[in-house]
Amino acid sequence: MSTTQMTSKEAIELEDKYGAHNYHPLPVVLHRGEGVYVWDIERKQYFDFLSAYSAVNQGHCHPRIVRAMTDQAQQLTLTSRAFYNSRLGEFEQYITDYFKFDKFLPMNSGAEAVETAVKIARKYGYEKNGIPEDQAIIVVAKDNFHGRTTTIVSFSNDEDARKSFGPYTPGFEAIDYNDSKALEAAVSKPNVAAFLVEPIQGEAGVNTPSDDYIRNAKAVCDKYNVLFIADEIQTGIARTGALLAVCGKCSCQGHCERQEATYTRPSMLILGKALSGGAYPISGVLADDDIMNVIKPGQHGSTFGGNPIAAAVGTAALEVVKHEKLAQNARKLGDLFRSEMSKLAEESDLVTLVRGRGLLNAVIINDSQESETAWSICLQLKDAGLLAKPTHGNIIRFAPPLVITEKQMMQCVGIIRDTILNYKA
Ligand code: IF1
Repeated sequence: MSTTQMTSKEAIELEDKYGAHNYHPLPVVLHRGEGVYVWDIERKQYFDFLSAYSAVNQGHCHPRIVRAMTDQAQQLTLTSRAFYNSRLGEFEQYITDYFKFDKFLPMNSGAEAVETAVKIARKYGYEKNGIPEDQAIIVVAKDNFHGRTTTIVSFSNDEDARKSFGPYTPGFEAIDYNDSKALEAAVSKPNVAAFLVEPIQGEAGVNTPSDDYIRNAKAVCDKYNVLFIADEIQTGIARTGALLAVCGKCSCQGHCERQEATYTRPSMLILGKALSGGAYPISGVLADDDIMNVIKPGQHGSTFGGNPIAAAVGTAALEVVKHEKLAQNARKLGDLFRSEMSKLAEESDLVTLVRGRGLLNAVIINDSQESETAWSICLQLKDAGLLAKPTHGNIIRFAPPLVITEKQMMQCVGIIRDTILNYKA
């Protein structure tokens, strides 16, 4: 294991001096990770309750995933798509069978995968649905978060994410989230190609819609022949207690063999984050042939998209989810977490409520969005050995790796309870 002579203070000073200031991290410098634990340079241990925004669902440095990465890295790392490579085809076969779609288009970051879905939706609208060129509209939900490219922030209503990054890309209409009537009013207009939505809005503060929202949204899209695109970059891959958040309360707990009544199959499924196993960036779009085949050679791609390491890591990342039954564990321990936090809300004036699904949860703090209270609580949680970060001034997201045990969860509940009940502003 690599060591470092630096102190955390020195590491922070280096980042401050030589790095762009595009983040305001919690003042902790992580040096090692294993499962649900991370350690800082001074070897203080923490529970990780952010999981790199749900990219580390399988736990830090999962041995199976790291081995897949290091084995492949010693054989062939990158060819570009100018040539075939021996890993991509088998990975594409694996992931399309895993999620029951005809094809997969591999990319690297979540935003790239969202951009890919936007391009496919527009092209499908022009070539299959007769929308006049350059007239396609994609409907999105207010308070969305789909990434940070200039096109994606063009349809954000978060001023921090979009201000001063214009001129903005046209062709998007934002409607209220969790409002099926607003959706029908929007998609019934001419030239609408698709509806792009997060089944649960993560950054908005784990905004969970009504149980029937996603199903109704798909039905409305079908009625007007509009593509339904699910952005499961944060909610997917077992995070919400099912393989996908669009599985709803499906009891299959993964792989949708039974396509249970509560499963809402999207026209396009966007994945990222935990497809990487927290090790190596991989994202992409799943769709059936009639949609995916609008993309012809030379019309879309990226240098690293579909590289052999990504294929090896993506396969291992999905195998771990299935073999370790992470969706089941997320459902069970998510229920336990919300039950314990609801008890805490009864005892403490500081906690208003807890909301979420599986192990994607948020605790709403009894203060304004502009307050520093959630940040201050996270600093005290850090000192107590648990790392979490606010999504807004009054909302703390709690999202541990899905490998967490019941014993570890109860230890963390204890840390959160003690910190909240003894909180000093
Ligand atoms: C940051 C937020 C979370 C996502 C959904 C696409 C993307 C994301 C639903 C883009 C990425 C990350 C980005 C990261 C912090 C984190 C985040 F706070 F920004 F909003 F999770 F909520 N769709 N979310 O959540 O994927 O290009 O980042 O791989 O930018 O600070 P990406």
